Amino acid sequence: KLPAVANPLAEKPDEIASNINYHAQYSTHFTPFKFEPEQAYFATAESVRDRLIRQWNETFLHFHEADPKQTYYLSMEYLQGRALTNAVGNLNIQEAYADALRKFGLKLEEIAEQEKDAALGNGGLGRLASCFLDSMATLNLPAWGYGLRYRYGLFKQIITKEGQEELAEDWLEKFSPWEVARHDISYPVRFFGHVQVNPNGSRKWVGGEVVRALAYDVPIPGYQTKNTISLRLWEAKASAEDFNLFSFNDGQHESASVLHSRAQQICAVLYPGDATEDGKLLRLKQQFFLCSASLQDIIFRFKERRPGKESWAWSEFPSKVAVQLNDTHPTLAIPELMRLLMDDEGLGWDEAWDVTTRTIAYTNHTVLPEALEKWSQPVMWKLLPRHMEIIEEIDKRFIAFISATRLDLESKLPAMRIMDNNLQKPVIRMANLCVVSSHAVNGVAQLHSDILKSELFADYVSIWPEKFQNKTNGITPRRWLRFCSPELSKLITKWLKTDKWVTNLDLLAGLRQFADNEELQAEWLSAKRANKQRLAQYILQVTGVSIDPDSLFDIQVKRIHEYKRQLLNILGVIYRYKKLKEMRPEEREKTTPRTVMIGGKAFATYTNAKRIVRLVNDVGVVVNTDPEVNNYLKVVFVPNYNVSVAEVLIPGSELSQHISTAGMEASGTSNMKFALNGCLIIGTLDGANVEIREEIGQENFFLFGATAEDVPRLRKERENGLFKPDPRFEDAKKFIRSGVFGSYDYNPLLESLEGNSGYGRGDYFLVGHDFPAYMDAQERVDAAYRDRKRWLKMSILSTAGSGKFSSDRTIAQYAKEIWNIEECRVP
Ligand code: 26R
Repeated sequence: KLPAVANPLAEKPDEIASNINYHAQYSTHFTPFKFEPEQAYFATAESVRDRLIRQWNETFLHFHEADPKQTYYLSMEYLQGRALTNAVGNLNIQEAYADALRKFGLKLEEIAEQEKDAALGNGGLGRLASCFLDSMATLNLPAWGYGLRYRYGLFKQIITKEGQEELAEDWLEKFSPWEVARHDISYPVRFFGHVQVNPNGSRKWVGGEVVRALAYDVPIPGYQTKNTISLRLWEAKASAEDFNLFSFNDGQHESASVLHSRAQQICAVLYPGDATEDGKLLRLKQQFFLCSASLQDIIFRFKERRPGKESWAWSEFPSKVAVQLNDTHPTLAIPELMRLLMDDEGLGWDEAWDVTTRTIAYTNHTVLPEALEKWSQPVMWKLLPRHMEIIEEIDKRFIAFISATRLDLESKLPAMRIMDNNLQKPVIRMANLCVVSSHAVNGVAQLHSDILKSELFADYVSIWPEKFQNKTNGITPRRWLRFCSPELSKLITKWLKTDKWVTNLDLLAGLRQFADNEELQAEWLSAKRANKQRLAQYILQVTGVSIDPDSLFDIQVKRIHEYKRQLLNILGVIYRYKKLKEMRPEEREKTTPRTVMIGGKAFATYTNAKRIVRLVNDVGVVVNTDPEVNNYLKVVFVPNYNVSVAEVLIPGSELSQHISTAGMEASGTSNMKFALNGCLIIGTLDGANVEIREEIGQENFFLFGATAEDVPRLRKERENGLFKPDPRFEDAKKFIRSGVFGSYDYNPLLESLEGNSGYGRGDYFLVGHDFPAYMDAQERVDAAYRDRKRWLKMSILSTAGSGKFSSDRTIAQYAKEIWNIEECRVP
C-alpha cells in the first residue's frame, strides 16, 4: 500500500516514519521488499536530506539577496566522518527520528552505524576543516568550503601479524546520500599548453588538455539554526569532444578514451603517492584543479550578485570575498586569481596584485621541513606555464622591493625568495609564496605561531609585523561532546541548568564550583563508566581482546609519526610489563591496572612508522596472553582509526597521551577532544597542550619532558656525546632485543634511537632524553588514579576548562580578525 504524500518537513514521528517508508520504496537503490538496517539507513538519510536541501536552498537564496562578504575555505582535505547523527542532532529532530525508527523496530544509533565515514583527509588538518564548517554554519556566517571529491578516500587499515596493510576505502560504493550532484555547475580547467602573446601585449594561456570540474554539494547544517552552508566538492570529467568515437568504434577502445581515463585519475585518490614523478605531477594537478574550479566559481558568483554591470568594480572584490588557504596545498589559488584577473578580466598587474593580496590569507599547519611543499620549476613550466610566469614575476618584484626598501635584508634574500634556484633541482617554495602574497598568515596554536614568527618566517616579520597572527585551533562541541557522549552531555546540562553550553562552550566553567560535589562525582563516574563499557564492547568486537572497564583506559590515537612518539609510549609499556613480570603476586596486586590503546594510520611508505604499528601489536599479543600480568596490563592496537572510531574511543578515555617532541606538533586537536570529555592528559609542552594546561590548571595535567626551547641544545649535547641514557630506557630496549615480542627484527627501529646525529638517527626526537621524565609522570598518573575522588575532580575540571577550545571561538576570531565578515542569519 502506498504511503500518503510525504511532507519533507514533518515533525511527528508517524509522518517521519511515512517519509522513511516512502524513500525506502522510491528513492533508494534497494528492493522495497527488504527493510534491513542498511536500507533503513539509506531511507532515513534521504528523508533527512530533504530537510537539509530545503534549508540549504533558503540559505543560498538569503546569501544571494543579502550579498554579504563571504569566506571561501580552500582545503585539499575534509575528514567529515559520518553525517546522520550530526544532521539529526543539529536539526534538533533526533528524538522524532528515533521514535519514527522505533515504529519499524529499529534503533537510530544502530542505523547510524551503517554509514561509511567520508574520509577525504589524512588527519588533523582535514578534521579541522570539517569542524570549521560546522562552526561556520552554526555561527550563521556567510562561508563555504571547497574541496575535491576523491573517489577513494584515506585507505582502510587492516592489522595482521605483519603489521599494517592498506586497502582502498570505497566510501561511494553504495552512493552517498549527503551529496547533491550539481549537473548545472561546471567549469573548464586547463593543464599544459602554452602562453600566447597578443599584439597588444596581453597574454593568454591556450592549448593543452582541458577537463571539466563538476560540482557536488554537501549541505552542512548549523546547530539549531536554519543556516545550512555548502561544502562544494569538485569532480573531474573529460568533455564529450575528448572521446574519440571514431577510433572507439574502430576497436581502439583504450586509446579512444585515454583523455577520459586521464581526467578520472585527478580525483581518484586522496594524496596519490609522490615517490614517483608521475605521482608528483598528479598531486600538482589535483591542487590546481581545486584552485581553478573554486576561483572560477567564486568569480562567477561575484558577478552573478552584481547583475547588469558591464565592467566589474574589481577593487570591491576583497570586500566581498575572502579566501583562506588551508596550508600551502591550495597555493596555486594565488597565481590563478592573478591570471583570471589579468588575462580574462583585463586588469593590470598592480590592480590584480592588490585584489589578490587583500583576498587571500594563509594558515600554516606544520614546521616539519619535509612537509613544507616545494614544487619543481621545470614541472610547473610544463603543467602551468602561465602561472609560472606569474610566480616568477612575484619573485622578481619581491626582490626589487627588498632591494629598494630593506638593504639590511639582502643577505637573507636567498632564503626569503620564492624561487630556490641554487639546487640541482630548482624549486618553488610554496610557503614563501603564500607569505608574500597574503594579507594574513596564521599559526594554529600560540606556541606554534610564536615559532613561526621567531624561526620559519622570522625574516618576513620585520617587513610585515602586522601580517602574522595566531588562531588557536578548536573542535566542534556538537560532534565531540553533545552527540558522541549523550550521557555526559545530559549531566552537564542538568548541573549547569542549561544546554546553552553547546553553542557557548565557556559556560562549562560553571562546572568548576561542583568539582568536589559527591553527587556530581557519582553521576560523572557512572556516565564515564557507561562510555568505557561501550568502548570495551567495541574493542572486543574489532580485536577479540577483552578489556576490563575497571582498569585505567589510556589512549593514544593519531597518525603514526616518529615526532608524535608512539615509540615512547610503547617503550614505557614494555618497561611496565618487565617490572610487572619481576614483581611478586602481592606486589602486582598493588599496582594500578591499565589498558593501553594505541591507534592510527602509518603513511604507506613510512617504514619506521609501520614498524611501530607492528611493535605495538606484537607487544599486545604477548602481554594480553600472559596470565601473570594480563589482569594488570593490556595493550591493544585499535585498527583503522578514523572519525567514527574516535567517537567511541574519546568518550571512554580516562588518560590520553599527547607526547610529541616539544616544538614539533603545531597544535593537535584530539588533545582538545579528550580534555572536553573529561579525559586527563599526559603530555609535553607542545602545540595546544600549553594552552590546555593553562585553562584546566597545571595540577590537572601530567606534564613531562624537554621544552621547545631546550630541544636544539639537547640535540647538540647528544651530538657531542654528552647524553647519558637512563637505565630504565636501556632496559626497555634490551627487552625488545631479547626477542620476547617475537622474532621480527626491530633493530632498524631501535637504531633510530642510537648514534649521535641525523634526522631519523641519533634519537632526533629525544625519546631517550624524555623517557625518565615520562616514566615519572606515569607514576604520578597511577597514584592519582588510585585516589578516585581526586581523579574525578581532575576529570570534571578538564571538561570545565575546555571552553576555549570550541571551534566556534576559533572561527569567530578568523571572521573578525582575518576575514572581516559578519553573521548573515536566515530569517
Ligand atoms: C605536503 C604533504 C607532504 C603534506 C604535509 C602535511 C600533506 C599533509 C600534511 C598534513 C599536515 C599539514 C597536518 O595535518 N598538520 C596538522 O594540522 C593540525 C590542524 O592544524 C594540527 O593540529 C596538527 O598539529 C598538525 O600536525
